[in-house]
Amino acid sequence: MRQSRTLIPTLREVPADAEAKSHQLLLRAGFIRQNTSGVYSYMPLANKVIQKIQGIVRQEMENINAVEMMMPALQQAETWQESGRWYTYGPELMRLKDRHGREFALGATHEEVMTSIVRDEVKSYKRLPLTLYQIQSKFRDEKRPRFGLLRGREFIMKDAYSFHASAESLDETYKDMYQAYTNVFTRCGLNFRPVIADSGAMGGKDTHEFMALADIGEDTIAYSDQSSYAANIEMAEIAETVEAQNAEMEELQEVHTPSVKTIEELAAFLSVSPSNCIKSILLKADGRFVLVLTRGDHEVNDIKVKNLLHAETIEFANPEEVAEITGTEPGFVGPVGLNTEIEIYADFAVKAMANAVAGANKTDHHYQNVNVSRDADHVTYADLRLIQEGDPSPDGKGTIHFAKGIEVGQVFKLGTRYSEAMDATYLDENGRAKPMLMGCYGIGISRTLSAIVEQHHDDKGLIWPLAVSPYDLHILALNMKNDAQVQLAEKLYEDFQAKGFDVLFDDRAERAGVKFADSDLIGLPIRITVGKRADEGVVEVKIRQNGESFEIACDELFGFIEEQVKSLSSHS
Ligand code: 9G3
Repeated sequence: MRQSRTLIPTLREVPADAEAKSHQLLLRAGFIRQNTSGVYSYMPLANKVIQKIQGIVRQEMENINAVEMMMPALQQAETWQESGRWYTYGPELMRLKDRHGREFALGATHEEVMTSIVRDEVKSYKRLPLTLYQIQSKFRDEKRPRFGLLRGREFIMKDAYSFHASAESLDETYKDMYQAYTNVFTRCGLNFRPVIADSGAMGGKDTHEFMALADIGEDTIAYSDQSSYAANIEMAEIAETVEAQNAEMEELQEVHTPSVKTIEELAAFLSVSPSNCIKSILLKADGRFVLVLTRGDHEVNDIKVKNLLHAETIEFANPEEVAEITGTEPGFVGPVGLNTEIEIYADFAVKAMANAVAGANKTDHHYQNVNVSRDADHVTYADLRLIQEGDPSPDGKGTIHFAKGIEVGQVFKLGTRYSEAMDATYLDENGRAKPMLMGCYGIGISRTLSAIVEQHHDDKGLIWPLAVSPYDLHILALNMKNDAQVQLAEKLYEDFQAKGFDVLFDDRAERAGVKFADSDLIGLPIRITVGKRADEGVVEVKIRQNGESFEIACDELFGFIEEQVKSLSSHS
């Protein structure tokens, strides 16, 4: 491609509202342009990267007999009403009406559509297992779109769905997908970790997320420093067994604590440690209020509460709901003397607390010497807290550390969550109708592009791994008025294209400095500069990744480039 004919609107300055490095660089290097909040255009260079990533995904899907198709983004409400999700999803699901007033959703995901297709077309166990996938735009009305393509309202996903007549068959496909994802992210040049993840509303059993390590990542990974254990912080179990304390129970005592609301303030005010205070959080799970207790120095893990209650949605109660249920405001809520039959769930660590401090369900008042086993009823104990750095690893090996990650892929075992809700059955060998077992598997294609940029850049710009680079080579002619340079550059451009290379030729009438700066910014892996020594038949080759540059005679150039490509392909 001639640079004078394409569209690569590079910018000198960093766009003000772009916080993430990848967002800044993709804007500056002319890869993306924002249309509106969370909605982007993929300019020609980003489009080439998207095509490369999709090419890798298609190869890996082909290898495990997943078949590509294309489902509609326009999904009739009836399909989502059958699964029930029409009613459980809120404003994140983008809905619209057609000219007849019929309701639709813009595809946020395709479990319903996929299940309705397979339900109609597959009847016998002989047709299973079946794995179908598509690559297309998804729509989710994120409350806070940010970081460019990392959290958009329209994004590109590869989503696959598998159908099975047995758990063993589902397990086999799950493992195939897990390996295929490992191959995809490795070939894309990503530093990633598969982590145990929350099955959440997907109602599945096994679930893994593939996390690209990056400080900008919104997910926190808890990983062991001495084993391969890694989990999304929301799912990391707590390993320690809690020994119940046998301290003497003292008399419950109400204490005036004017405007003392946070655990830190409370601990300071009463000169106790946060670990001797009880944190009481009112949560709403599928509309049902529950009080969750954790030790003062721990954090409640709302996803664990959601899974314990098999809820589809979970959220913190708002101050009005807290006042209505407990008679006081957040900060003075506690498990003692709650005036309603509200269920109380306590993290295991609370069991070992004796004579603790807790809210008195009375504004500006707390209780001292709270012993939950004596002073509260309807209490269920469970693992409900967030794991912390320094906790022992749940697999018993090593200590937990945290890292931030960008979720670029996820694999789920769905079981029969959708096939039962939508009556997608097959006839088994005895002619009996059974609901199909399902799995679903997603890769965030556009998110992967941003994750690659987060991990591959320097202060001059992007550094594309060869396998996903918009072009393999960047040929620069420094002075388009110099015949020797133009003729040599044109010849190299033709020759390398003839040999199957993807070449971007900077034939613009721009100063050398501009061409070099743009070339470093765009970040193609290998640059061939045709400059002053063109009449000697010598060009400069520069490797973007390590900055090495070489003066090479044209008759050795092809062999040299071949070597460079080989070494870039091997270790990237
Ligand atoms: C929605 C909206 C947002 C959503 C979903 C549904 C996430 C939703 C989970 C998944 C699970 C898998 C197939 C590919 C792999 C991931 N956000 N999820 O179901 F209506 Cl608005 O998408 N789907």
